[in-house]
Amino acid sequence: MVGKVKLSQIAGFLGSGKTTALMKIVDELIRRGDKVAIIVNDVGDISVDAKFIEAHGLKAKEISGGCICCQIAGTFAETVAQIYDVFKPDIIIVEPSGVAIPWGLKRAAERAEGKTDVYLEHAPVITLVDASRAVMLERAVKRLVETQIREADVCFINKIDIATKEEIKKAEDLVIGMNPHAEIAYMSAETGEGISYACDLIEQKTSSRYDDAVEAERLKQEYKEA
Ligand SMILES: Nc1nc2c(ncn2[C@@H]2O[C@H](COP(=O)(O)OP(=O)(O)O)[C@@H](O)[C@H]2O)c(=O)[nH]1
Ligand SMILES: [Mg+2]
Repeated sequence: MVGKVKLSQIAGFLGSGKTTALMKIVDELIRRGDKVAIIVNDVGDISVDAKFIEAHGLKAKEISGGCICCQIAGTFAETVAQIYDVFKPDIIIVEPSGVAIPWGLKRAAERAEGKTDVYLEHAPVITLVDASRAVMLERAVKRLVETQIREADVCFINKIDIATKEEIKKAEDLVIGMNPHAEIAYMSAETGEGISYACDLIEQKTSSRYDDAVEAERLKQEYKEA
């Protein structure tokens, strides 16, 4: 029997608040009764008070209420397949590195389907935009930030607790300019504002699967712009 798992990715540049948001999101999802696994690809990025367990060469640790955090061992697809086989989570939340491309992560994750009996469903791609650094980031790493924003289903303007109204407005303009289709939402991963909405999205909404034709079009578009 082919089971199903939902894969949720929290994209965003380094320092945008991914880890902070992810931990709050996971807490809330567990409170809601979901069985959640986490994949982070920065070693030592998450500090959860839990005992390491080793299963199938996978480094995983378990925290209260059925959450598993693991550091990538082997290919991403293998990791997803192993996590599915061992823990059968409802939701796998991924914090990709700050330079990962959402579409590429979908493709990599779907390869897990060839490794075990699982069907991958994507939650909306959430991209965090650090309101207090949006303009600076746009200048410094435009292509990368643009890709993460363009491939997002929902962009959360994060750090609204410290950003000025002007900074938030500038971050909104940045998002709209790069991806007029993205929904814009607001978050303070620090205070917890917006976390509940992020959880609703992850539980209830989906995002398209990786598609070669779309990818070809995307690359064509990117080269045209370059
Ligand atoms: N004031 C404030 N700080 C935040 C917020 N979210 C994250 N931070 C801080 O921003 C820094 C980077 O956050 P982190 O979650 O590690 O970002 P990551 O690199 O995207 O995983 C840390 O010092 C966080 O405490 C927020 O909503 N408000
Ligand atoms: Mg992080």
